[in-house]
Order: sequence, then C-alpha cells, then structure tokens
Amino acid sequence: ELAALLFDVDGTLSNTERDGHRVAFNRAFAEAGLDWEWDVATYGALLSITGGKERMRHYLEQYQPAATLPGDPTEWIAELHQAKTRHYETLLGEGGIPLRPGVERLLREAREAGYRLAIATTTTPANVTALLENAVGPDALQWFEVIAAGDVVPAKKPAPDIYEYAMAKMGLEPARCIAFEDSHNGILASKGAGLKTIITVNDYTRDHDFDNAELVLDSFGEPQQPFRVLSGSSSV
Ligand code: XBP
Ligand code: MG
Repeated sequence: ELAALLFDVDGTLSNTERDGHRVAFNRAFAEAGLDWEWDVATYGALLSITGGKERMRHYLEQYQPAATLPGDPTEWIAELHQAKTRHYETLLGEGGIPLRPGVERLLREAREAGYRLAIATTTTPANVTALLENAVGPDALQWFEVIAAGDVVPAKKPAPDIYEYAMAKMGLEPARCIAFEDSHNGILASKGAGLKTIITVNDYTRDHDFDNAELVLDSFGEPQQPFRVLSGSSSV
C-alpha cells in the first residue's frame, strides 16, 4: 500500500519561478554586465528547458547566438549559475516566497499519518534548503527522508532519473509511492518512473498536457480556500 509521497519543488511546493528564479537569473546577468533580461513571458518559454545551466545554454544558443564569451562556455555558464543561485538564496532570505496553499498542511498530515516524504527536483540542493528554511523553518528539512536534487542524476526531467534515484534511496518501488508535480516535464518524469501523479497547476503550467495524471488540482487547498478538481477523480 502507499508508503511515500514524492514532491517536486519549483511550481509545486512553492511558486518560485516568476518572482524567485527569474529575478535571480536577471540579477546574475546584470552583475555579469550582460544586457540579458528574461521578462515573464520569455521565462515561461525558457521553462521548457529544465535546469538553470541547461536553460542558460539554450538561451545563449537560441537567443544570443552572436554573444562572444570569455573562454569555455561550460565553465562560464557554471559560474553564472553559481551567481544566480546566490541571488536566489538572497531573494528567499527576504521571505517573499511562501509555500503554496495547503502544502504545509499536507506535509504535516502526511507525516502524522506515517507516510515517508521525499523531494525529487531539478533545482539545486542549496535552493531546496533555502526554500524550506525560509518558507517554513530549519526543521522542515528533516521532514524529508531523501532530497534528490539537481546534478545528482545524469539526466534531468523529463527523464525519470531523479524519481528513480529517490525511490532507490528509499528502497521503494513505484507502486508504493505517489508523485506531486506542476508541469508537463514533471509528469513525463514521474510517469516515466511508473508513478501515480497528482498535479497542482500554476500560472506557467495551467495549459500544459496532464492527460495521464491521476488528479489535476488548482492547489492543495486551505480551509478558507478549498482546492478545485480540474480533472481526474479523487478516488486516486
Ligand atoms: C524546476 C527547474 C529548475 C528551476 C531553476 O525544477 O527546472 O531548473 O527552474 O533552478 P523542478 P536551477 O520543477 O523539478 O523543481 O537554476 O537551480 O536549476
Ligand atoms: Mg516543477
């Protein structure tokens, strides 16, 4: 029977992309003296590429082909990404990026019911720590048995690797787990790993294809703000 809940981070635990990651990328670009500025719409298109380093390389090749870089692009992108991560941590430290509605309640009730919790995300481990510590508090990290994040696997979402890695660490097969995601790349990864998947949509992913999701919600809901079922049945 169900043993564990596996959570995506960006877009699922918190709406981190528009006002968090996007702003951090722009601050890193400005700091590097680049005139690159990712507006909300451009960033929405770039989100189809998972991974900040991969996203910047895609942007360089597709949007800035004439840019001349100092030295090796891989090294340069890695350094730029480290700067972006510093800006992201500073942003989260300002406290403006909360957990989404119902997330803290769901995590608390799941733990009280004895379910094991894990994270399976494309973002870096440092960003997961920064989000949980700032949006909840230092003990939130202990709620998760495994934090599978970023470059710990060779292939990022939509590849299933990060979910397979988390389940291997927990010694669990897919039938005893359920994934929580927000995007098409995310459900491709969770379904690729054989996982039942519950989706909560957000402004960037509302129109994505979630045909094979067990359930699609607008959020996990709060007493004052019940969730709405957008598709699927609640007999998951
Ligand atoms: C979302 C991503 C990440 C973030 C940026 O991850 O694709 O790349 O957009 O974070 P998920 P980094 O939905 O799987 O949590 O710059 O650290 O990659
Ligand atoms: Mg996500």
